[in-house]
Amino acid sequence: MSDLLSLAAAIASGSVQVIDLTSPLHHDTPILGLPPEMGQTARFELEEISRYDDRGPAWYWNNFTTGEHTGTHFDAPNHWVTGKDLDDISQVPVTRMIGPAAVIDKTAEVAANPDYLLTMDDITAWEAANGTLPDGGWLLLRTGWSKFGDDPAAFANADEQGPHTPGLSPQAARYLAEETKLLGFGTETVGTDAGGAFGFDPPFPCHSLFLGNNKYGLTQLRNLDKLPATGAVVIALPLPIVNGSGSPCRVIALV
Ligand code: 23J
Ligand code: MN
Repeated sequence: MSDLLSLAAAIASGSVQVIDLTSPLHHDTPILGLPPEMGQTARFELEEISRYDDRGPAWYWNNFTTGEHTGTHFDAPNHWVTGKDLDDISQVPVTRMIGPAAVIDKTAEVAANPDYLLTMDDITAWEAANGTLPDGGWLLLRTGWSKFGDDPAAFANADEQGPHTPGLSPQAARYLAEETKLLGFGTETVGTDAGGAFGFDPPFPCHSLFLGNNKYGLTQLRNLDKLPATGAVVIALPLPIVNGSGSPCRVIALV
């Protein structure tokens, strides 16, 4: 049998599992809140067009509105000023939406400290245990944060200082973005950067360095606890919004 038909048979038999890493989209899907003087993204809203009624007797459908960066979404390089001349979301090659997953588990560290930042030592230790980060792969940071995904306040975890959520240290972001051939970086949180990243040097290092190096971001992932550290394949499919900076997307993993 061809590799492709073997894969289809393995999915049908369950010997290859398909894990949905996507958060559901609805009015209460968490969105990023920026300081009030800045532009704000829109939450997800459905507007009913008709529902088997006098507006359309046999059909149900909706209009929806939302920001490009709502829920589980894909950050295109042009989302950040460092990548402004690189691909918009419609230009990202479909071959660069699929790759092996490298999963780093920092659940325990984040339970003890929600501001936990992945360090260079964490990356070195992961590579010593699991091998080099895969060329053309997705690095996924497992933190357990998705357990707050149905509670926007707990998910944002903000106080007077701002949000407290985990992410990458600036040093780790620089290494991963500049020295590896990863496709991108995925998190369980509202954005790829840590909650405190506005105050880092550079500000928002994950956005700045990954997107400026033609790499991508994935956010609000779920079910990372169902993935092995290596060996899964991730497929992340944003909508081809012409000139768009990102898109909600369905993310699945083959395990
Ligand atoms: C705009 C400004 C800052 C951030 C973000 C967007 C995101 O997290 C995003 O969804 O790309 S941190
Ligand atoms: Mn985004």
